[in-house]
Amino acid sequence: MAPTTNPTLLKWLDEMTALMTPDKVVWIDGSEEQLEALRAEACATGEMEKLNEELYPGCYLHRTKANDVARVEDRTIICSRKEEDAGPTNHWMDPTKAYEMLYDIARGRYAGRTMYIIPYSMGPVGSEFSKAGIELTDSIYVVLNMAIMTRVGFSVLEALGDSNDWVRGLHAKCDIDQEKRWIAHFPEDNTIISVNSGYGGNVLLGKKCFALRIASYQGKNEGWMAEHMLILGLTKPGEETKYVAAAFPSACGKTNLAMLIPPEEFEKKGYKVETIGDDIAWIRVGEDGRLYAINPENGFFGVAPGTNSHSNYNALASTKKGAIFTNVVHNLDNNTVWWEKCDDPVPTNAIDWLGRPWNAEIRDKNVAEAEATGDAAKIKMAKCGAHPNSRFTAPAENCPCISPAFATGEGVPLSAIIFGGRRAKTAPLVYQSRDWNNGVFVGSIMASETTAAAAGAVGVVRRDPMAMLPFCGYHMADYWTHWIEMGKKIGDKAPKIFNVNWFRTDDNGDFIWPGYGENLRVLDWIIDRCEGKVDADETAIGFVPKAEDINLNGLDFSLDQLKGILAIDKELWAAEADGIEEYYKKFGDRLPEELKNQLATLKANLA
Ligand code: OXD
Ligand code: MN
Repeated sequence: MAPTTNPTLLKWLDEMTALMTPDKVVWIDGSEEQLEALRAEACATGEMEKLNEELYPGCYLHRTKANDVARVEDRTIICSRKEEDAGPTNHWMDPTKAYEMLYDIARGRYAGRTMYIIPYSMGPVGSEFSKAGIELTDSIYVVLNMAIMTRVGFSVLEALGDSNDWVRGLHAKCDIDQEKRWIAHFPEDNTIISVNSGYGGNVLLGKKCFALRIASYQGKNEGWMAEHMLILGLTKPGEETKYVAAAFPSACGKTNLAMLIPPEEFEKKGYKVETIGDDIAWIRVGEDGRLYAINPENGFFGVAPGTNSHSNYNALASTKKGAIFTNVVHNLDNNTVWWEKCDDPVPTNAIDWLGRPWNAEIRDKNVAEAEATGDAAKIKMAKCGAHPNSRFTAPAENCPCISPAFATGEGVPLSAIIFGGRRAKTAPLVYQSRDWNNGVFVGSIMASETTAAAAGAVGVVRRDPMAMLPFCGYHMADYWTHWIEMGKKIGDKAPKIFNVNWFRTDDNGDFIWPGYGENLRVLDWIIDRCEGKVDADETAIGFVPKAEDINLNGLDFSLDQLKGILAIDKELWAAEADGIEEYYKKFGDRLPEELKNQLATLKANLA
C-alpha cells in the first residue's frame, strides 16, 4: 500500500507506473536498513564496489559509462509553454512535443526492473524554506546518492500531506544512449524528466534540476530566490558570525571557498569559517526584512581531482565515511581511491576510471601514445587515471567545519553577496557595488575567460550571469528583473554586493594572488565594509579597497603587488562595457531598464 494519500502524487504514480511498466515498485522509506540492503544489492550486481571498511567506512566506488561523465548542457531543455519564456540562454522545446518524445524514449523502460520511488526534501524537513520532490528511478546508485545529497524517506510525505506543491521527477537509465539523452524541465508543471544518463548532475534530480532550474522559476513566482551560491559564516575574534553567499561559475573553487581554513595568523587570533553550503542557496525575506539563506542540499557533490589536504582539508575529511566515489582510480593494494593531485603517490596496482589496469608506467605509455597522435584532448585524457570530472558524494554532516546553522533550516541572515569569475586582467581582486541595482548589474556581467586548459580559443570572454547560465529555468532578463524586485522588497536591509577575482595573472600567465585560505583576507575586508568599518576608493566600477586595508600580515605579498591587482584599467573596462552592450542585445526588450541605466552610468564614469 502506498505510504501516502496525496491525490496528485497517487495519480502521477499511476500514470508513471503504466508508462514505465516496472516489475517491482519499492518506496524509499529513509531507513538505514533499507539503504544498507540496497548497497549490498548494488555490490552484488557490480554497480558499486565496497571500499576498505577500516580506511573508508561505509564508502563505495562506482563507474559511469565512458560517454556519460558530465552534465550535458546542449541536451538540457526548458519546456515552457512559450518559447520566449525560456529566453535566449536556454535550449527550448515545446512541452507537448517534449512529453511525447520523452515518453516514447522512456515507455516500458522499467520492464524487468525495479521502480524506486524516492520522496525527498530540499532543505530540512519541516523548514519554511523547504520543498518536496519525488524522484522515480531504476538506479540504486541514484537512490543512494539522493540519500546523501537530500533528506529522503516517509517523513517527507508526512510533511507534504495532500499538498500539490511537490516536484515530479522521472529518471530512466534506458541505454545510456547519448543521442537520446535529455534532461528536460517543465517549469510550469513542476516536472523533470531525465533519460539515458547515469551521471550525477543529470540524474540526482534534486540538485541542479530542481534546486536551481525549477526552483528559480518557483522563486520568481513566489517571491524568493534560488541561487548557484555557497554560503559561509565568518566569525571574527569576539564578534558575532556574519554570513555571506557567493556565486562563481563551475570550476572556480566554490567548494574550496565554502570550506576555507583561515591563514595561521588569523586562526591564532580566533577567526573561524563555517560552511553552510557549497553549491546552492535558497534565499527568502525574513520577518525583519533581511535576506535569509539555507542550503537545500544535505551533502557535497564535489570534483575529486585537485582535492587534497592543502587545497581543501575539510572537503577531503568529508569523504572519509559514508561517501560514494564516481570515476576515480581504484587502488587495489589497499582497496581505496586515488585521483590526480590527491595526497598519495600514484598507486602501483590500480584500475582507472575506465575500468582498465593502471599505474604510473601504464599512464606514461598511454601519454606517449597520445603524444604521437598530436591530439591535445587525447594527451590530456591519457594523463588522467581519474576522470577530470570524477566526483565524491559526501554527507555534509561529515564536514569538520559544518555550521550548526546548516541543519536547522532556519536560514542565516546575509550580510554580503559575492560574485566572481576568472579574469586575467580586467576585474580587480575585489570591489563593492554602489548599491543593490548596481550589484545586480555586476552579477549580470559575470564572466570568465577561457584558459589554455579548455578546448577552443584562449582568452574568450564567456558571460555567466550570477553563475546561473546553465541553471536559470526561465528568461535570464526576467530573472534579473526578479533580482531588482527583491531589492525593492528589502530596501536598505539589502546585503552589500561585491565582486572578487582570484585569477589575475602576470605577464607569464601565472596567478598573482595566492588564493585558497588567503582569500580570507578579502572576506575580512568585505565584512568590514558591510559593518561600515573601513573606507574605500570610489572608482568608475564601484568601491575598491585602499591597499593598506587588506591585511597582508604573515603573507609574502607586497603592497605594490596588491595595488597591482586592485588596479582598474580604464581601457580594458571601456572594451568590457562594449562587450556588455553587445551581450545585453541578446535580451531585447526584456532587459530591465535599471540594467540599461547601469551600463550607461558605467560608460559615463569611464568617459
Ligand atoms: C556543479 C557545477 O557540479 O556547477 O556543481 O557544475
Ligand atoms: Mn555548481
